[in-house]
Amino acid sequence: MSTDTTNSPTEGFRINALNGAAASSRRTLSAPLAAEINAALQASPRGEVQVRALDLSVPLLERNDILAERNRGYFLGRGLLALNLVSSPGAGKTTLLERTLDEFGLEHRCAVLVGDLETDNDGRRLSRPHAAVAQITTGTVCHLDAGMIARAAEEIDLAGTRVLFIENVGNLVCPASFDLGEQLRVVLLSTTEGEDKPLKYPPIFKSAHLVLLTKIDVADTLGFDRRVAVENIRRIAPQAQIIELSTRSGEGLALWYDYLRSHLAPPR
Ligand SMILES: Nc1nc2c(ncn2[C@@H]2O[C@H](COP(=O)(O)OP(=O)(O)OP(=O)(O)O)[C@@H](O)[C@H]2O)c(=O)[nH]1
Ligand SMILES: [Mg+2]
Repeated sequence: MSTDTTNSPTEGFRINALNGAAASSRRTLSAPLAAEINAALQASPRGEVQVRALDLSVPLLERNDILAERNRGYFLGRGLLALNLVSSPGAGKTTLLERTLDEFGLEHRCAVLVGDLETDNDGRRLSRPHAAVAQITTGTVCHLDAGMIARAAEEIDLAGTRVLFIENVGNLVCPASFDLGEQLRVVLLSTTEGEDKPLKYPPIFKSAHLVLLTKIDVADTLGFDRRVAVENIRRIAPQAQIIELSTRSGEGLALWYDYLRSHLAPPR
């Protein structure tokens, strides 16, 4: 690539505003990238720089973080508690949300944004007259990002809503890197997965505010050691609160609802 030295590489580049809703802002390049380009330009007598490889993860994640902060401000401004539910596929996110909408959701208005690669199965399962739901299909993308959340949140009526649940794509790896603008990150670990998952997939657990140990009703049948699982979670995520529950038997659900109540924002 040929670069004109009269154009300072640190001057900035444009980031498209969220949904084109606001004027686009200028952002400077991140310091390591700008320094690298400057050094390459200075080393080149004719101001020509060869770019062989560009690590796109830096600006992409930076862009996501900007959008996530905007989402967070939007949610806080509306008095909404936003939770990002993350787990491996099938840990019980939708089942928990179905029952939460049917019980807690009658006390406080809730809404759900649910992400999957394909199908609107979960969106249909969660559909209730008293709760707005939007399904996000990501195609090949293995996680939700802040832009998807901003667009989906615009699709639903959030009037009077106190809690926004975001069910992420079932995946214990990719969602860890993508802040959605939530206030609380909830990681589900089910008894069917084994006690060792916090040790094997630490990033997602390290970022959790709450870990739900789910399907506790089948723990004994599976030979799942609850004490070891809790120890492993505490080792990786000492900051996280832990609730053991079963959506099927109802065990622990009162603690989950109390947790939600204790984090509600004052109504606007
Ligand atoms: N025994 C038992 N099974 C449960 C419980 N919660 C969910 N399941 C079962 O686990 C399976 C997967 O549940 P889902 O709620 O669809 O899981 P999910 O995390 O939403 O799955 P993805 O959206 O595909 O990632 C279903 O067959 C549920 O019936 C529970 O508390 N106990
Ligand atoms: Mg689901």
